[in-house]
Amino acid sequence: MSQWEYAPAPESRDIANLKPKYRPFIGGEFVDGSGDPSKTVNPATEEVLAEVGTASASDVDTAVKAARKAYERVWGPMPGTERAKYVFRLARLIQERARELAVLETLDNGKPIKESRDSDVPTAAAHFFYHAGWADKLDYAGFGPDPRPLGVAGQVIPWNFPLLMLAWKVAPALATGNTVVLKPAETTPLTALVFAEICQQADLPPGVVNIVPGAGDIGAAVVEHPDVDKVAFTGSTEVGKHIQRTLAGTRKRLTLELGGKAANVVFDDAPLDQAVEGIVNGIFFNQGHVCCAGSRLLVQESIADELLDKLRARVSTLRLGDPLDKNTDIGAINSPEQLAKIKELVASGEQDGAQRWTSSCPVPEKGWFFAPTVFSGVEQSMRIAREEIFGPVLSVLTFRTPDEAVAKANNTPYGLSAGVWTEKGSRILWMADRLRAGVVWANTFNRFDPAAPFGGYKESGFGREGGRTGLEAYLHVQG
Ligand code: TAP
Repeated sequence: MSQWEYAPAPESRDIANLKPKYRPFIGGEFVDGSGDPSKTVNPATEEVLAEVGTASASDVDTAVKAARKAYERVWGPMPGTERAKYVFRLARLIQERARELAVLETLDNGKPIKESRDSDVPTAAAHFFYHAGWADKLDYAGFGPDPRPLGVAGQVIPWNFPLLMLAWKVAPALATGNTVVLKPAETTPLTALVFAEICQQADLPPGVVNIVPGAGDIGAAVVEHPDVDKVAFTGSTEVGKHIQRTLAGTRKRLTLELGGKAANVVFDDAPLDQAVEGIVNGIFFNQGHVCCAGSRLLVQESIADELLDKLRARVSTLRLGDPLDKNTDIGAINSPEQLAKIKELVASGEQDGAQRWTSSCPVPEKGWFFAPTVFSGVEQSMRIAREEIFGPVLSVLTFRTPDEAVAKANNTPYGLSAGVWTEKGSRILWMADRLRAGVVWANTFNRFDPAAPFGGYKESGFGREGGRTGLEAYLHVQG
């Protein structure tokens, strides 16, 4: 297929205001952490972006103490009408610094600037706006009169949506009167540390938000700290299971947002061109580093060849490369470890006999990239149909009847999301009733709204984030 030529349109990296060194944020101050400093790297160029001071277990203890003090003396007793003003201010400041945050996110994570600019940062601000609105209305949220906060929330987030995952965690915690100790992912700490600056700018009382950069052991120190009342974790199912085992028998409340292997189901009456756009968005958005990615395409057998032809033609037009270029569709893979994991699973798909098609788009020599790939002829027993690849790789399976579609869609240990493409409203409802997934999108995919609760079934975790339901995870409610 002929492709438009695009002149380079790079966003300026100066907008990110990169500093040579970033430090943990504890008790309202940036402090020298006593962990070993790490370096955060631009995955698109492999250059070091900045040094990051990390926290040690004793810094985590200091952060939890600061959060406890702020909870008891200031934030917990503060009327909701006052808390709302702070949360609103955080939202406004994220908006004001949106370009800086977007460029910084793209540099640190590798995602295309058009995604960090148009999706991650505005949605993060939207979460703060939405929750600011709840802070003074909790008595009327249906949780009984005067629902109380839990206390100190320990929160651990992954690298795929660094600022957005922070917003999903911090906004509801603050709106409900809890204080926070948050550990960002080791490879993407920068926007969380700029958010710490925003907390200072908003005059947020010291200790209400604490950010402790570090690796998995610091996440474990946050989760296991005896004075943490609530743990919120987003990440892999493996680590989620470990955390659940560790917290079993303690008084701590827990929510887990884990992995996924979502089915995107296309029936023969679906508008195919629209479905192709949804399939592309479902698996190639954010390089496929999306827990709810539509990584398993289930297509009705009678239209499989036609749909696959259209899909390959469309995927051939995706532009891969410099994430700061405004025309880039697919950016860099966040780390060499993640790239190795993608390659290993793709090799297993080939060995198992699935047919691989990979876009012939140019791939930069420097940096960690993987060209968009579609596997057809995939069987349910293959690893590429069962395991989360967390990369730009789609596995295509076919079905003949709606019952078979449901059976195949649900044949996974996960249950985070699903998509249904059909022109029949009754079939959408029939499918939504049967799909064991926290979110079912109809004739669209990857739509997020702070008012809509998000979360999983089965090994995708439990608890909901967003909406009125998401508030409950941060409150003592009357049963
Ligand atoms: P993980 O390895 O699970 O890491 C997630 C976070 O936990 C990171 O901050 C990590 O620190 C930390 N961590 C590692 N070991 C820990 C431990 N023993 N105790 C406490 N914290 C620990 O996942 P990942 O590879 O970064 O992220 C990808 C996974 O997250 C995928 O499986 C994806 O599906 C899932 N995910 C799910 C969702 C939702 S909403 N369900 C959203 C995004 C991602 P380090 O950074 O140092 O490793």
